[in-house]
Amino acid sequence: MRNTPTILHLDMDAFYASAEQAAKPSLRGKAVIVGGLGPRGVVATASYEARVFGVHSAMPMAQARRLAPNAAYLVPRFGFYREISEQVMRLLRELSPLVEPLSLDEAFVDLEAGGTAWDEESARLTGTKLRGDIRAVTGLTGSVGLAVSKMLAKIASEQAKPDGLVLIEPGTERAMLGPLPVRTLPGVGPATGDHLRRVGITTVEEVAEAGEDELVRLLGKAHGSALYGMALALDERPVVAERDTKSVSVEDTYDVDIHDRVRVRMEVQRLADRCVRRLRDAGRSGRTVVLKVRRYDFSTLTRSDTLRGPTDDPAVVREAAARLLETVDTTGGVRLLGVGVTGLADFTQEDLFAQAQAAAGELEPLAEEEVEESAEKQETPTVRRWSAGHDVRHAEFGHGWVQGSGLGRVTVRFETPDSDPGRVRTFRTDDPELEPAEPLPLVRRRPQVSSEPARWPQSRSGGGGGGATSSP
Ligand code: DCP
Ligand code: MG
Repeated sequence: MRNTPTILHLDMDAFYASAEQAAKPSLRGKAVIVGGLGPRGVVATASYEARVFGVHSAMPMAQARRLAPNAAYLVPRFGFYREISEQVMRLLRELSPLVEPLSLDEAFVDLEAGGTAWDEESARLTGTKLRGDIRAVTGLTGSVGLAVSKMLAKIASEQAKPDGLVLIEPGTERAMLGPLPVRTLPGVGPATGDHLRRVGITTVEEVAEAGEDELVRLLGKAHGSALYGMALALDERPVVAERDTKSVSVEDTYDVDIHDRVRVRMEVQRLADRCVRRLRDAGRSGRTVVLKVRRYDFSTLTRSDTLRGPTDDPAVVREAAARLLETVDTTGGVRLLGVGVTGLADFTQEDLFAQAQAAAGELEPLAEEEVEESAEKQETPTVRRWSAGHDVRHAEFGHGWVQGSGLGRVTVRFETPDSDPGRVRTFRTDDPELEPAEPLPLVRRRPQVSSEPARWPQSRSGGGGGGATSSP
C-alpha cells in the first residue's frame, strides 16, 4: 500500500436530482425526487432538500410521497445523465490514465499514476481543482475523497458530502476508522451487519479486536479474512482502468463430474448469484445471460438468452440461467459450469429503469428512448404522451419541461438551465405546436450569438438508458 493519499474517489452529489435541478431553475433549492412513478416504483435519488424528510434511494415511491407530498416527482432521464457523466469522466481522465468508473457518477482515480499528485499537498490541490472544473463544466457539485487506498478514499468522499473534500492523512487511518459502524466497510450489508451485532461487534474497532480467526469462524474464510483486513485499513486493490467492459462471468471446474441433475441445477443457481454479486460490485448491469457447460467428454456448450433490458437482479439471472440449463443434456456428467452476463450497461438500477418505464406506461406512457427514437425517425407517434420532467419545445413559448399530464392536458413550465424560474402553461396533449425536445446543456460554453439553443459539445452517443453504450 502506498503512503501518500493519492487515490481519489469522486462521487457526484444527489446526481440525478442535482442534474434535474440544474436543468430546471424552478426546482433549485426544492425537494426533488427522481424515480419510478408507477405503483411499484422506487426512488432513484432524492435532492438533499428531500432527504430532510427522510426520503432516500431505493425507498418505495409511495412511501416517499407520504413523507414529502409537496416534492417534485420526475422520471429519470438516463441519456441526459450519461452526457453529464461523460463530461465528468473526461475531466478525470485528464488527471490520470488510471480512472476506474464504478457507476455514472462515481469513479476512482490514481493521481500518482497520472503524475498529478505525489504528496498530501499536491493531492489536495488536484482534488480542489477537479471540484472546481466539474462545477464549471457541468454546473454540478461532486465530493472528493483522497486517501492511500480505494476503500479509504471512498469512505472519505462519503464524509465529504455534500460538496466537499476530505483527505485522510496517512497514519491516521485506523484511528479514523475505529469508531465508525461496521456497515462503513465495503461488503458489509444489512445481513452481515446484523450477524456481527448479535455477537456484540458494531464498530470497525471491534471487528479488528475480534481477530481474524473469530471473524473467519463467524463469516467464513473469504469474507472473514477480507473483513479483518479492511478493519485494519489494509486494502491493496489497485485502480484498474481497463475493466472488462463486455462481460462478467464466473465458472467452476469440478474435481469429480457431476451427474445428479438436481445438483447441476443448484450449482447453476449458485454461480448465477456469484455472477450477480460481481456485476453489482462493478456497479453494472447486463442484458444477456450466458450459461457454459463442459461435459464429461470436454465438449463445451454455451447458451445465451437476451433479456428485454439490462438487469442486476439475482432472481432474473438465476431464472434465465435455469431456463438455459433445461436446453442442455447433462446425462453423461458435467465437469465445468459457468454463468455470465454480457451486454453490460453503465447504470446499476435496471429494476428502477423497468419500473420507470412501467410508470411511464401507466401515467405518461412514453419512456425516454421512445421519445428520442421517434424524434430521430421523424415520426409522429399516433398518441403523444408526455413524461414528467422531460423536455419539450413549443413553437411560440420555446423550451420547457413537462410538469404533469393527464386528462388530455399537459402542463409545461417554460424555463431553461440559464433562465430565471419560468411560468407554467397548460396545453392539450395533441397540441401541434408542442414537441418533445432534447435536454439543453447545463452550462453554456460561450455567449450565444444566435437564438438557437446551445448544443452538447459532442454528438449524442447512443440512445437512452437501454443499451450498453460504452465510450471509446
Ligand atoms: N441510483 C439509483 N438507485 C439507487 C442508488 C442510486 O438509481 N438505489 C442512481 C441515482 C443516483 C445515482 O445513481 O443519483 C448515484 O448514486 P449515489 O449513490 O451516488 O447517490 P446520489 O449521487 O444521488 O447521492 P449522494 O450525494 O449521496 O452521492
Ligand atoms: Mg452520488
